[in-house]
Amino acid sequence: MMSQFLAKEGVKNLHKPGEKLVTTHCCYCGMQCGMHIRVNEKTNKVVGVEPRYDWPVTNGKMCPKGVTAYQTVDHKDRILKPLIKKNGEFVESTWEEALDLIEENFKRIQRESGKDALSVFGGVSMTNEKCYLVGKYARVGLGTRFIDYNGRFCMSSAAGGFLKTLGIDRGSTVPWPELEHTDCFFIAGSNTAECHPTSIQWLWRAKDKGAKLIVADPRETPTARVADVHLDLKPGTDSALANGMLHILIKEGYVDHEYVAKRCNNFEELKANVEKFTPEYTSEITGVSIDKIIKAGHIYGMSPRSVVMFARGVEQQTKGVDNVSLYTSMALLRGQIGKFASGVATFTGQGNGQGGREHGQKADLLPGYRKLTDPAAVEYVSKVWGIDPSEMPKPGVSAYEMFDEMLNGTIRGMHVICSNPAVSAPNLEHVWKGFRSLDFLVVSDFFLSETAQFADVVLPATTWAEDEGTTTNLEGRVIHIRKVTEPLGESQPDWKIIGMIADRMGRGKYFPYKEASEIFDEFRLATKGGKADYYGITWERIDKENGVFWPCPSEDHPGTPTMFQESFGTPDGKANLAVIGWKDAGEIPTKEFPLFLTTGRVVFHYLTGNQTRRVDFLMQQCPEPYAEMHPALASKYGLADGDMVKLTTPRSHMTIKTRITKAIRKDTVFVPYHWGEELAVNQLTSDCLDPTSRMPEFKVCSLRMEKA
Ligand SMILES: Nc1nc2c(c(=O)[nH]1)N[C@H]1C(S)=C(S)[C@@H](COP(=O)(O)OP(=O)(O)OC[C@H]3O[C@@H](n4cnc5c(=O)[nH]c(N)nc54)[C@H](O)[C@@H]3O)O[C@H]1N2
Ligand SMILES: Nc1nc2c(c(=O)[nH]1)N[C@H]1C(S)=C(S)[C@@H](COP(=O)(O)OP(=O)(O)OC[C@H]3O[C@@H](n4cnc5c(=O)[nH]c(N)nc54)[C@H](O)[C@@H]3O)O[C@H]1N2
Ligand code: SF4
Ligand SMILES: [Mo]
Repeated sequence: MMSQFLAKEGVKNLHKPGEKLVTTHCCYCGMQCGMHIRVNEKTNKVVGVEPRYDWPVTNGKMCPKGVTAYQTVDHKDRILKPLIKKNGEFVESTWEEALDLIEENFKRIQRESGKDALSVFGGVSMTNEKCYLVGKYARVGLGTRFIDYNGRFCMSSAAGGFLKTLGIDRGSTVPWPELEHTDCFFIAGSNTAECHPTSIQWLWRAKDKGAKLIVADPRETPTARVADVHLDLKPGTDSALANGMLHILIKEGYVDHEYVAKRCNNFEELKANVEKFTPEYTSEITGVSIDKIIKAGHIYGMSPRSVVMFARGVEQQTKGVDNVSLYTSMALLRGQIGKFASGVATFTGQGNGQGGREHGQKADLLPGYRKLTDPAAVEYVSKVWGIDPSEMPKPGVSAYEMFDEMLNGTIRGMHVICSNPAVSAPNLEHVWKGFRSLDFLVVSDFFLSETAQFADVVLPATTWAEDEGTTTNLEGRVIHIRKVTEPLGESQPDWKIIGMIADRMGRGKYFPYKEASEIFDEFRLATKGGKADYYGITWERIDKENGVFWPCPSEDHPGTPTMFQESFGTPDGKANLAVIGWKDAGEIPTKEFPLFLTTGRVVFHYLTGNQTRRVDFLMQQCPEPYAEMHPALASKYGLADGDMVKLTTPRSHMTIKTRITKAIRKDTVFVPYHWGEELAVNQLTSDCLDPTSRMPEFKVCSLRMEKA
């Protein structure tokens, strides 16, 4: 298999004479693995990949998606020219024609219904330069308050929890290479080995030195399989489990009282709150055995250097912010945050899931994590943008809630840039209706996605390999994405597309850029003084220093690999321990729908699959979705491996193959979500949102099933 071949140490030179290597990073997940892309010097075509052994975060390791990513650059399905829908069919057009049509319709809609009738739906598989510009495009180019992005489905609960407890949302408080020296990993709701595969090397290195591993997941993932304790909890019960852990830490004397007294608020309140979360009570709610709960509490409590890590399993819940706050409080009670090889981290999902969530694609945020509700922030950013503060639109609504605004007629036009919500949003029937109700939809993508099928105009964007810029990886390290080859066909980088439309809207003078580097310079200034301060970061420094960690307020500042060494980002500098009780998920099993449905990923596909479903090797490994269930559950329903099963939730139903495995709870069915239309599991998922982060509960809903 190609991936194993490439991962082998010693296989250093794959490129041949006549090929040049361009050093960059993978386009997919937040690991942002270092790689060299092989380019034929004569044709300037991308022909392959070579691992980058000297990238300190990933050391030449890559996963099956990363080693095949290059195949998407010159793929036969690339959109090469703008497409306009005529009589229900897409026809190729010139850029002039497409821009004329966009200008005409965008202006008409705003004339008839006001500026906010247009909206922008962004994404974070783009560079910081582009993500920043998408926010500016909505507010300055179109003048609308309706902008949100796919990170709402991904990182918003982690952001909410970290802001509440630590005052700053940087996904990891600790740089990855230090993890080799960690004594204990407490990992909740992360399928690390499949979703951040190249992180596993750090766990193995630490394990070789005796580190312990605790995994909380309803499924026995490849990571849970090698854990010292696998806490196989019921979906949606993390807040009880975390409170149970806090209870043990206090009862068994594992609290670092000096650290807590000096650096944390709310200890007495937390202590009173967790009193009732005895191992017995915790076991009753979570379904995890009392023994395992106690064992996990002791292992975590006794370890001198520990890291609490989590991902979407705990965040994509109506209690996502609560879960993040409670798990983070475990690390705080142990005095672990701000120290070497210890702390707390969320596995940021998308390639630029960190940078993309800081700079203004979110309905209520401006660059540098500034708040749109803060007059000083509005004034500062308005000055950078050259607009009057009174022109700055107010906060809009969250990603899923934009579909409500479409259906009630408030939003009439949308520009989707780098996302495929027709597959990735929950409760898809509602979302599809929303798209159908639009007057005018523009989609920028390089492959025709399920969302693009709804569009009036599709604009050909470039892939990551055809433009230069920066991303911020899951550690908070800002890194350099290099241009490998020229844009294919007539495709254009997103920032140029945005500039062209802004120009048509009469706002061209605010988007004067000739190079992505000019956007980066403006962006640095826009973040200056904000919580996510990039002002001191330059492309040159990134190359010289193997990336620079934000916050980095000046060019002579070393950057911040370890967060919160002296104080936290809250107004009083102290962390806020979480005092949060237990409540049920938004939807729980009933008589009619007696099982849990949970959804997520497999190693071979990425998100909505619009990229990875086009790579033959990946499709051969995993061609279609399936319903993963325990043999005991399957036999109760008379199902054998590979039988078709009808899955029904209170919203909709779908029929797919079963996959039978002992590696899952007996009351839970798991379905991966990388396919569209009738194969999209999001037809079934619930639209319950976390009250603070407005993140959908992709990880829990109730389910009925029958043999098809
Ligand atoms: N191969 C691959 N890698 C990816 C991606 C991809 O699509 N494919 N996407 C990237 C992105 S954007 C993201 S966000 C990350 C996601 O990375 P992860 O969050 O690791 O992936 P998921 O599969 O969504 O969910 C993780 C685990 O949560 C568990 N889980 C379900 N319900 C619960 C619960 O109630 N409590 C707990 N504790 N666990 C629960 C699931 O069984 C699953 O194993 O991956 C990134 N990496
Ligand atoms: N049921 C269920 N649903 C989920 C989740 C889950 O666990 N379960 N997870 C959620 C999570 S964590 C996430 S992150 C979302 C992801 O949801 P989406 O953002 O909808 O997923 P992607 O497949 O990344 O969509 C990105 C689209 O943009 C295109 N693209 C990639 N790079 C670029 C670029 O640079 N420019 C432009 N213009 N286009 C580009 C791709 O071809 C693709 O069509 O899904 C969410 N939905
Ligand atoms: S998908 Fe993630 S782990 Fe795999 S090669 Fe790309 S960045 Fe690395
Ligand atoms: Mo994500």
